[in-house]
Amino acid sequence: MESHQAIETLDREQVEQLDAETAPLRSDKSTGPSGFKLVIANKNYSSWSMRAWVAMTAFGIPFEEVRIALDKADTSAKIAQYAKSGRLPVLLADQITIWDSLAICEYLAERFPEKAMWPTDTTARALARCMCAEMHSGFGGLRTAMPMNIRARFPGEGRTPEAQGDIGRICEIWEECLSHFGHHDFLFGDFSIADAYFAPVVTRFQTYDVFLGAALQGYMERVLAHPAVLKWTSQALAETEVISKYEAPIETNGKSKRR
Ligand SMILES: N[C@@H](CCC(=O)N[C@@H](CS)C(=O)NCC(=O)O)C(=O)O
Repeated sequence: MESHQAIETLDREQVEQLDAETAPLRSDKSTGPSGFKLVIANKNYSSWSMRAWVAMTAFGIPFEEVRIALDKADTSAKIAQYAKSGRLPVLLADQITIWDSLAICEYLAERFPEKAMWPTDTTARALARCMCAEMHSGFGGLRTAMPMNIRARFPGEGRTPEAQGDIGRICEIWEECLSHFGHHDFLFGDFSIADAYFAPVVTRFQTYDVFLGAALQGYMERVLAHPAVLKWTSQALAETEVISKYEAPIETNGKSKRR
C-alpha cells in the first residue's frame, strides 16, 4: 500500500525531522504503573490543578501525583521539567504531555467513555462544555478579586463590581442547569466535569462567604461533601506554604490590600 511504502521509505533525516516536530507533544517522563502522572501545584491555591485532580479522583482514574509548590525560587525550573507552558496542571499520559486542565478533562473523557465524565445527553453535554469554556476563559473579575485560598476566611471581601458581576452570572448558569438537568443534585444530575470545573468557585464562595440563596447553597454543600472534593480540600488544609499575594484580598473599592 502507498502509505506503508511511504513509511518504509522515510530516511533517517526524515525520521529525525518528524521526531523533532512532534517532540513538544511527547514526554519522556515515566508515568508509573497507572499510566498517568498528574503534576499539580499547591492544593490550597491552585484552582486549575484542583479541576483536573478532582475530575480524575471523582471518576476513579488512578494516577501518580507530583506536587510543585508555587512562588518558590525553583518553581519555574521544576514546572519546566514537565511543561514549557510554565503552568500547571500537566498530565503525562501515553507518551504525551497535556498541559491544560480542560484538555486533560477532554482527553480523559475520550479515553474512558464508559465513565461518562461529560453528561450523556447531547444538549446537556453541549451546555456543560459551554460552562467549562466560560470558566476557562472568563470570570476574570472573580479570579482577580477572590483568588482561591481554601484555608482562609475573608468574609465580605473581594466584592469588586467585576467580581459581583461574575457571581451574578455564575448564579444564573448554576440555577439554569440545576432546574433543567440537576434536579437538585449536581449541575447535570450526576457529578460531571462541569462540577469539577466549578468546585474551586464553590471553595471561593466559602472563603469569601458569598451567600447565594438556599437552593444554590445546597448545591455548594453537595460539591464540598463530594469525596473527591473533600479529599482535595482536606489535603489543602494540611499544607503549610503561604503565598502572601493570595492572603490579602482586594477591597471593594478596587484597591489591593495585597503585599
Ligand atoms: N489555562 C490553564 C491555566 C493554568 C494556570 O494558570 N496554572 C497556574 C496555577 S493555578 C500556574 O501554573 N501558575 C504558575 C506560577 O504561578 O508559577 C489551565 O487550565 O490549565
